[in-house]
Amino acid sequence: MRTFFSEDHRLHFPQAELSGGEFVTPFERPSRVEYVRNRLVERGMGDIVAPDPVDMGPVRGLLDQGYLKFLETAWEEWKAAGMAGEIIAANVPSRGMHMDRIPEFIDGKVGYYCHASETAMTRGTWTAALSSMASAQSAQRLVAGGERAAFALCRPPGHHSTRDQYGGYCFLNNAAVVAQMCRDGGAARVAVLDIDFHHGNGTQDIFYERGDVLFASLHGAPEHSYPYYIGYADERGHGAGDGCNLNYPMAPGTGYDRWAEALDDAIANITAWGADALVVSLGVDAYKEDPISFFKLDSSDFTDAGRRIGQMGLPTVFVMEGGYAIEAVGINTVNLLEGFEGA
Ligand code: SP5
Ligand code: ZN
Repeated sequence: MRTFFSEDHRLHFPQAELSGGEFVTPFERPSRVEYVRNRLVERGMGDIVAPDPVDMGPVRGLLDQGYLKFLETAWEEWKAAGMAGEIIAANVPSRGMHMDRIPEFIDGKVGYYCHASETAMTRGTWTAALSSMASAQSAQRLVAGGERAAFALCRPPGHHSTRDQYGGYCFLNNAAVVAQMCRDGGAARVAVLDIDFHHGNGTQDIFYERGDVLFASLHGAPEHSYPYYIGYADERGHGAGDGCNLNYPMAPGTGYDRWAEALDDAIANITAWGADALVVSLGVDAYKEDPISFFKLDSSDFTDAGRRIGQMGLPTVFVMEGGYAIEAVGINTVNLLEGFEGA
């Protein structure tokens, strides 16, 4: 399987993440994807190539114009306002306030366009986010051209970002744009299977009222885990999208037996629905030693999960999301891809 990967991910490396009331070195750090790349080479997974330049057409078509402009100019505005540090949202609109009036001052704009203040932005964040999107788009084009599958080694990740909000280490929703590009390329029905430990709130939100993209997510129950306020099983989609959103929240301590049951159910639903193409939001933070998650998957479980996904027989674009147990991120990601190829 071919991998698309851009070195420009390194331009996004904030010093600070707000975690437990302290500023810590962000869990979402550059070395994560370096470990994945090294493991791909070690296992002879296939060539690793730089993506073509990002195509903003599909990005503008799906996401909010004001949000994209904000991401592009936020750093300059932040610095021009005399802010000394990295961009961190300190004020967000909340119950009883206006949710739809956009402040002019950058500090207010940051809060308007952010849903989780753990995530900082820096000078290179926008360039890195675009390079991540470029990898996702190149992988999509390869599969649209007839390849069975391709892997976008994206960083920063994307599945928590909505049409107009960043957070959860995500700025641009790579998987959602890939799904839309599959639709535009002729796939009548596209499924997004999100196996990252965290609920893919951004992807759910973008497609919630659409009947042409099915979203299925396996994740830590929102009662106990970020993003907390979304990801319940009774969120099934709305309007034309009724029934096209499938959430599988699971309790702390969930192991592979239960997780694989949820995976099989998601796969059965995607198959029954008649998907023509599959996008996998590939996070490996369900791993037992992940520092911010609470599932108990072993490295070998990722191989088995890949095999089950491969047995669907669909054209598949893999898009990297989370996973923070640094060295194991490489092992678990490549295990899943190997399982897929061996299916
Ligand atoms: C893409 C992705 O996986 N995003 C995850 C965002 C998680 N945000 C909340 C992180 C909370 C970290 N606090 C951990 C304390 C560990 N002792
Ligand atoms: Zn995650």
